[in-house]
Amino acid sequence: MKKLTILSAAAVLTLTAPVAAQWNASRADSHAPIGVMGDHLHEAGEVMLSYRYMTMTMEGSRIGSDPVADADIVSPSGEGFMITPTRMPMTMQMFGAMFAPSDRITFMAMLPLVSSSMDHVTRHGGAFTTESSGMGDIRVGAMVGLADWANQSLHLNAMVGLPTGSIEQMDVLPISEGREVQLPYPMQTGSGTFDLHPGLTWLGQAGDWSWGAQGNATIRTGRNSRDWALGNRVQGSAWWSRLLSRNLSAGLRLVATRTGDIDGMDAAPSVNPAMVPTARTDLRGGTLVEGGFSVNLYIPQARAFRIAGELLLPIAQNLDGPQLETDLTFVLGLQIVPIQH
Ligand SMILES: [Cu+2]
Repeated sequence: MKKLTILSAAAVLTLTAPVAAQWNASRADSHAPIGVMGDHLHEAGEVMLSYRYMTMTMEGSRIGSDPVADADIVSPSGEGFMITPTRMPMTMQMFGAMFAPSDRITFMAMLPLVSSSMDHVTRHGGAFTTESSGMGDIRVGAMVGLADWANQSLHLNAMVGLPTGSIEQMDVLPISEGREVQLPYPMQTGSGTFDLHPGLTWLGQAGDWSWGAQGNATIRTGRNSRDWALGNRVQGSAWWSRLLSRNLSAGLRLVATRTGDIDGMDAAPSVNPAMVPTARTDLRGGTLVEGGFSVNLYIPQARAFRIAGELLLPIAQNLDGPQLETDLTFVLGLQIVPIQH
């Protein structure tokens, strides 16, 4: 018992070791790399507005962790599909607002606008591109402080995804005789389901360094009106940042994301699982591990203005494929606090 008391006293001392280190919210690195959502709480009465611009490029396919040539996917002696996607660039703009009624709770809302295009080749050497754009799924919810030590904190992320995005995006296919028809799952801008986004976030600062970790999940509740649901998702992320000067920090991040396959299926004839891998509900899942490089710039004099960028590169991916691999993701973000504490 005595031993335990000494041990826990030692643990408390270790956790609070840099005695002078009080959590400082006015540092460039007091916000996580910009690709992390829901990383920080605000002080009572504060309002923050944010804008993010994200681009993601996917090119070439994999089965498991092995690359597979487009020619093999459409070859009768290979994977046997008639069509395969070769490349998919995607951009997302995200508008966010945060409001803290107390030091403990920060409410948050995020509105995404999504735009995608997908290039394809066919078995007979044809090529075509489909496009879609529109509103994605709005997220609303709160972050709730659970604990804080001198230089560390833990909070709960409790967000809900609303089915505001479209699951009826259409475009012309070579086989559709000029008519617009239902596009496969990855070209839809929404999930069509109410989704739960629970998470836990841990933050710490010591000297010129800071760190954080976040675990989060996306849980679909039931199927959408077209009788399918995107796969559930779990994600773990950890980051380390260093202050380079008073208002500038640079960081590294490691992110692992596991996505499940689709439940149910779209009954539209154009979403034909024998034609193209993107119409196969069992070829949407996989695991992606990415490394991130980030920079945060903070200008406290200009209404706590922040500008930040993060570049994410894949380290490993294991996909239920053939499925397009992720090549590069870039996030640029602006944040401003018009109503300060
Ligand atoms: Cu904020």
